[in-house]
Amino acid sequence: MNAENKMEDLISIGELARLTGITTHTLRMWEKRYGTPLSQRLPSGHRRYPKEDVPRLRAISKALESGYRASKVVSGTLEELHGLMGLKPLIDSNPTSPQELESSSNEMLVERWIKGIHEYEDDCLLQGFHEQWNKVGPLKFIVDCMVPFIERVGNGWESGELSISNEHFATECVDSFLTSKWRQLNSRKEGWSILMATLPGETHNLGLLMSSVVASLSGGKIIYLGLNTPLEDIISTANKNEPELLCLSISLGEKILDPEDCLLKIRSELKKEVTIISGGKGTPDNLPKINKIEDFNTFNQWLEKFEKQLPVAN
Ligand code: B12
Repeated sequence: MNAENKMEDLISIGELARLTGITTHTLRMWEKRYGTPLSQRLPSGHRRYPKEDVPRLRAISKALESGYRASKVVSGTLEELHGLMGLKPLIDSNPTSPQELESSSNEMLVERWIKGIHEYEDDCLLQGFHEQWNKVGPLKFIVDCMVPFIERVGNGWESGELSISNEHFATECVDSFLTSKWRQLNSRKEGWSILMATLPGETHNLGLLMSSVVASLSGGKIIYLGLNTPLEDIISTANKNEPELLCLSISLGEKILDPEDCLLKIRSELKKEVTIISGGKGTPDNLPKINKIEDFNTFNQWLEKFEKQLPVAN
């Protein structure tokens, strides 16, 4: 939500439900799961939404009536939803398909952010992240914008276009943005838990931060250990806190221990009830009882299924 929304432009959850035909329970659940529609809280704790959310939510309501799944449409923009429903996108003035339009506009966005890195414009970069997050929702932000951006930074560094200080500057901006977002999504959660960690010697934490954002869209409460955690501590924290899920992110960067040995040791010392997921290009293939997941759409779908089969808390 735009911080500059004036009070008279905000409406209550009841009014939003009335105007869109979506129940208040569903609106709250979507906010928790998908981060959208994002409410602003009054000091009393009541939710307020910008009036401008109404057309998009009406389009979502129509898409659901037509048989689309919530996970596919809730984060969509108004233009995408219109495209999906066979209506001409409002801003489409040339014959390119909506998918082509979207990917070329994402590329332009990434190049704008790269310019922000060249010029060390952190305000502009963070503002750009916020705007895009609010526009497309957390999952699409990660999959369509943040992953290509990080890859582009890596390529820029490799080709010599970006200096090491450019890369560090970009990493710090991404780190602080993603940290604030997953913590916000994760607040006031109770129930089942997810332990997020990296192996000893890991110096890359952006994969873990992105997976924390996606994991925060589920009902699971995150325990975040971050970079370079000794194996014994990952194991003892898991055994003490009994999370339902342990998620690891293993980058291509050099490690002090072999990732395969680490994963096998962790697996052998955790209770079988703890499911282990590992992502990142450094994750070895085909290890017994270790689920390797490479992309965040798959991770999100996997979490939806995983959550459904958990025993319901009393
Ligand atoms: C940002 C970055 C850095 C930052 C990291 C800061 C930070 N806090 O993370 C800094 C500047 C510190 C850095 C340092 C170094 N880096 Co670096 N870095 C990168 C860069 C650009 C992104 C890395 C990253 O975050 N990857 C993580 C994610 C985004 O990528 P991924 O592993 O492919 O994972 C994908 C999925 O699997 C999924 N995923 C990831 N985790 C998880 C977890 C779960 C649960 C799930 C479901 C999914 C998932 O997300 C990704 C999306 O597609 C990469 C280039 C690149 N394209 O990856 C180089 C890269 C990883 N770095 C590299 C190198 C060489 C280094 C240095 C050694 C450089 C140096 N000479 O000092 C040092 C490392 C020092 C050390 N001791 O390890 C190399 C590694 C090559 C190799 N095989 O060894 C790379 C590949 C660059 C290159 N092309 O050469 N780096």
